[in-house]
Formats: sequence, C-alpha cells, structure tokens
Amino acid sequence: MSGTKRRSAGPQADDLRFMKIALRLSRRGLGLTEPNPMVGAVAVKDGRLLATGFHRCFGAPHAECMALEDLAVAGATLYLTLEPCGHFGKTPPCVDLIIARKIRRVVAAMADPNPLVNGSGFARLQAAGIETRVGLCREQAERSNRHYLTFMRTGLPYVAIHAGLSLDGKMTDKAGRSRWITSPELRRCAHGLRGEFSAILAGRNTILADDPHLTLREPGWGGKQLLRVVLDSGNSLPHDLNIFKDQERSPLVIFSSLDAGERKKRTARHFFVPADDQGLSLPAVLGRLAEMGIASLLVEGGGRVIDSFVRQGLFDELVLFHSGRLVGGRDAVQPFCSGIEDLAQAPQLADCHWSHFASGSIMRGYRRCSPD
Ligand code: AOF
Ligand code: ZN
Repeated sequence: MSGTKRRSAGPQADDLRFMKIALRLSRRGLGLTEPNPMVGAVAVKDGRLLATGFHRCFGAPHAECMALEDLAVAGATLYLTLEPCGHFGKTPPCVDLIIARKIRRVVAAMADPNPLVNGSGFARLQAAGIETRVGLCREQAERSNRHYLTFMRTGLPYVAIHAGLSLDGKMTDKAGRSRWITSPELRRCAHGLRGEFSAILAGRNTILADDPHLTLREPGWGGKQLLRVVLDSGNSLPHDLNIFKDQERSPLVIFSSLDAGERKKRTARHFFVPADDQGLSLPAVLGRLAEMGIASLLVEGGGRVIDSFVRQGLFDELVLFHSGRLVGGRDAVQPFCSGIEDLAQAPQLADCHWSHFASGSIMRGYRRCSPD
C-alpha cells in the first residue's frame, strides 16, 4: 500500500491516525503468530503512507521487515505496535534495518517485555539519533497482545474460559444435557473463537458425554494447528472417541494423574501430573503447556473443569454465550458451582463487552489486562 495522502491534521493527530492503522494491521495475525506477538508497522512521510507490514504468522518476517524491505525514502516516521527487536532471532535485528533505512522517528505503542528486548530496542534507536515516542494507544496494544504479554510476564498461558449458558446461567438441563443450550448462530461464533487460541481444553466428562472433535472447522483460519488438551485423571477414555481422530491437523495432549492405575501413554504427548480429590493440578498442566510453547488456552468445559479454573483464580478472560432460553432447576450445571462464601471475594471482571444477536448475546470480560 502506498501513495495515500491526506492533509495533515497536525503531528499528534497524525500519530494517532497512523498508530490506529498499525493496530488494525497487527490484528490480521490474530491466532496465527503465537507464541510470538501480533505486530503492525506503518511508514509515513509528510502525511503520506509509504509502506505497511504486519506479522503474518509464527516464523514469518517481523512486521518491521515487511514494511521496510523496499522502502527507498529516507527521513520517514515508523509507527509500531511493539518495540522493535534488537537481537538476532529467526531474523536479524529490526533495529538495524530501521537505522539502515534512515528512519527519522519511531512511534511505538509499548515496550516489549521479552527479556531479549525489554527497552534495548528503544535504547539502540536513541543511540543512533532516532527520535522515539512510546506509549501511544498502549492500552489497545496491550489488550490486542494480551496472550503474548501474559505468556512473557508470567511464563504461563493466557487462559480464557468459554461457556454456553441459558438466560438463567445454566450450562445444562436438569439431566446434565448441554446440547444445545445456545443457537446454531452462537455456536458458529463459539467455533470461530477457537481460532484465536493455541490450545483448547476439555475434561473427561465432556468428552464422554458429547464425544466432541474439538477441532477448528470454521473457515478463515487456513491450515492453523489447534492443540487439543484433555484432562483424563484415570486414563480411561475409550479409544474410539472422536477426540482420538484427526491428530495430524489437531494434535492431542492428554493429562492424567500420577496415581492413575493405567500408566500406558495414549498419545505421544501424554503427561502424568499430581492430583488431589479436586482433580489434576492445574498449575502443573499449565506449566507443561507453557513448556510446549502454548501461549493461550481456551477452556471449553465442562462444569467441573471450569469450576476448578475459576475457584483457583486461573483465568484471564470469560467468554459467555447466552441463549434466550430459560432452563432452571437446581441440578442443572452452572459454570462456578462451588461458589464463594462472601461477595467481597467474588472474582471481578473488568471491561465487559457485549455483542447482541437475534438469538442471544456474547459477553467478553477480562480479569486483568496486563499482569505485572
Ligand atoms: C515477531 N514478529 O513482527 C516482531 C517481533 O522468534 P523470533 O526470532 O522471530 O523473535 C521473536 C521476538 O521478536 C518476539 O518475542 C518479540 O520480542 C520480537 N518482535 N516478533 O514474531 C514481529 N516485531
Ligand atoms: Zn524484529
């Protein structure tokens, strides 16, 4: 893209306009770049947009490389959604390319918490005499890259809990059936949601009751591999279930208890972790997934598994799909059945966003945006 010129509305307004373009570009890598970040880059001179780039997928060139590869004009301003790298990784340092292309000014949304970068990118730009502005649209950039930031800062995957609920908050009817609480329209959205994550998790009861594939079937995610994670404490799931199929496209990881009577591995990646009467140790599960480079996890159920994640405070986001049905009944499963004794201890969500559909609504709320 090049040659777009609009009258300048002054340097500050121009900065905002071009940073928003960089942020929009960065999101084209949604679900495809992990465990690396989504990054957008826009080069501009005299109000004219000269070049753009974004990180397409894991292993592809960095956004800065894509934008600056063919840039022939000196003295441009470069808008970046993340601090540029100054280290040799899969690609040479982007800072070197920025200096070589004679960029005059860099406007970045945020610093990169990667210990290999962490301020050193900005320091090298400044040492080369390049003016830098940091922090423009920081909140939006942090929200966009929340998986990457959580993974970098905590060493554990970002965890989102997904539940399909009746209007009165039930995941199942009185008999424990969850098919189908929500409409086909909302279920399609729920399937699409999987693509945003690196892995999807379900417990043994859900696998037995619903025999799901847990695969990524919605169009638009190319050949993306989604890791499927199953918690099966006793290591006793029958082998003819759908979850054991299609492992090339969607590899299967199983976690069982160290105390399981049966210790035979059912897949190449079958791990045995500590457990107590509440179930498998979720910190051990998350730690093992992090070691495998999984930066984000979507927990899909069922009620007991979701309850464990909520009770232990091991989640960053809730995505609730609400149908227009009333189900009722004390025995119907709900997402946080152990509950809290005292309202003051209730997990609190911030920034809840609702999207409304003819057949229901979707709520996304965050426990924390950028953990320290
Ligand atoms: C990206 N894409 O556009 C930028 C990144 O694995 P490597 O060698 O490609 O390096 C990944 C690190 O590079 C990443 O964690 C981040 O710190 C920095 N910047 N990474 O994948 C990009 N700009
Ligand atoms: Zn780079």
